[in-house]
Amino acid sequence: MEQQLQQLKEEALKKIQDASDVKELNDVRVAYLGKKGPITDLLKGMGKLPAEERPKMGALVNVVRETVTEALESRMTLLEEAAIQAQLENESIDVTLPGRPAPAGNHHPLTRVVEEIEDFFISMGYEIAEGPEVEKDYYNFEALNLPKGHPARDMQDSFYISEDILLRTHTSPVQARTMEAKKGEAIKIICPGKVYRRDNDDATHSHQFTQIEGLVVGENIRMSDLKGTLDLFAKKMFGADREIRLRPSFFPFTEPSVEMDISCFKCGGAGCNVCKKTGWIEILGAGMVHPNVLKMAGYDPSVVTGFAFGMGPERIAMLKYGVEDIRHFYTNDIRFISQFNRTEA
Ligand code: 2U9
Repeated sequence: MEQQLQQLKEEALKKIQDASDVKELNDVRVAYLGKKGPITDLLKGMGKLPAEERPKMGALVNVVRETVTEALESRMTLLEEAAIQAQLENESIDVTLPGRPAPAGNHHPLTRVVEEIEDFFISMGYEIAEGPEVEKDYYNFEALNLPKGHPARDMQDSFYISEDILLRTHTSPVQARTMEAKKGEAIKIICPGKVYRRDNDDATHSHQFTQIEGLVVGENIRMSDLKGTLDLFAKKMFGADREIRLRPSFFPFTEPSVEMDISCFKCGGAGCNVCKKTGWIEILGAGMVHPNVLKMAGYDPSVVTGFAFGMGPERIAMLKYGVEDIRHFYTNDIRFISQFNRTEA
């Protein structure tokens, strides 16, 4: 048996030395040290030896097993390191290659216009108020002096979800909700957001568009405050040499109501295609908050007054950027959108 062991050890050590990769070495390990291996068989055969020989033989078997195990482990380490080295060599990265450019995104043109308008009003001390797009009939119409059956409701054909629930047709309900919540306190807010109208889309109308409305309520708020605010807004958005004019108009929620035009930024007033040869471009609507609206919101019109305005950022973006079709803002055509990328750094 001793001779058998010696031969076994020599055989195993040779195979370990000849193993050329981790898989081959593993096979050698299983073949010699595994459950079905010759060393295990020898241990099983120990029972047949005379009792006084067993301890010596057992010790011998253990020595062989340890010698083979050590040889396996040191060969395994060597082969693993060689494998890693080989991998490093054939996966070598040329660190001097230029990096892959990660295309930077850019803000949507509408987002840029909305943020520019928000920045202006924030600089004037306004807060930004938001509200639900799925709105109650009351806040979208009733609270704005548009009672049930009022013809103006048809003007803004709406997406009704139920008898009393609809997609808001303007952001005015946010102002109505704010007045209700402020319970008589002064207000100075702008309300940006998406609005929806049952309209057939065309170059200047979209069933979904954006609005920014503003509301200032407090003691001694006058039409002159409104005019001064709009004048500054026009100069900020369309150039310091802009003039504004206010034309009488009508909205159920403001009295008096006006529409604000700016002097044409393209021809300075001589007349061109942008201003349709009038020298003026309509930008927004505004007015003094109607007393009924103040009353319905719990404000006393003999104590406080207010002004409000409403504009469509799509219209402003179309004017600023010369966009001819409002639908470009929503079709996500990369050829359109990528024209508004920041100038390449
Ligand atoms: C409250 C009181 C008054 C908001 C106003 C306008 C005039 C207006 C249109 C401009 C183009 C909407 O985007 S548009 O289609 N809006 O002309 N909006 S005054 O007046 C309010 C709002 C809320 C409680």
